[in-house]
Amino acid sequence: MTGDRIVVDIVGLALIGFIVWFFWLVKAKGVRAPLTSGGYQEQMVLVKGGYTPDVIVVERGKPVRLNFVRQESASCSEMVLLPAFGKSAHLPEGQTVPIEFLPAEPGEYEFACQMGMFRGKLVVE
Ligand SMILES: [Cu+2]
Repeated sequence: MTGDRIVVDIVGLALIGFIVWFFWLVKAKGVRAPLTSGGYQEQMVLVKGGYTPDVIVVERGKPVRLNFVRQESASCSEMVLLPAFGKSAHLPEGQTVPIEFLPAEPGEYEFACQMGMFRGKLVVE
């Protein structure tokens, strides 16, 4: 009985730790887009009440592909704009829409919905 309780407590604490790590640390530092076999730095971005992840870290000089998946019907998020790279895309609900570009210069570049309410950041190193 007490043994079970300790296990439940440990699992609970581990879960809290994971949530803190995931939402706080990962969000603060951003997610590094992994290099795929096609030579792209590729990252899936969930569009639902915002962008997840909302900070994406890439290396300069290698092509990037962001795969936006919109899982909501709110009109706010139906477009995504990447003005620094002259890119924009319509995001039909439930479809994966890739946006490709080559980040040549290091820096921080915003992406946002057409109204600028949802915002994300691309960090080029
Ligand atoms: Cu919007």
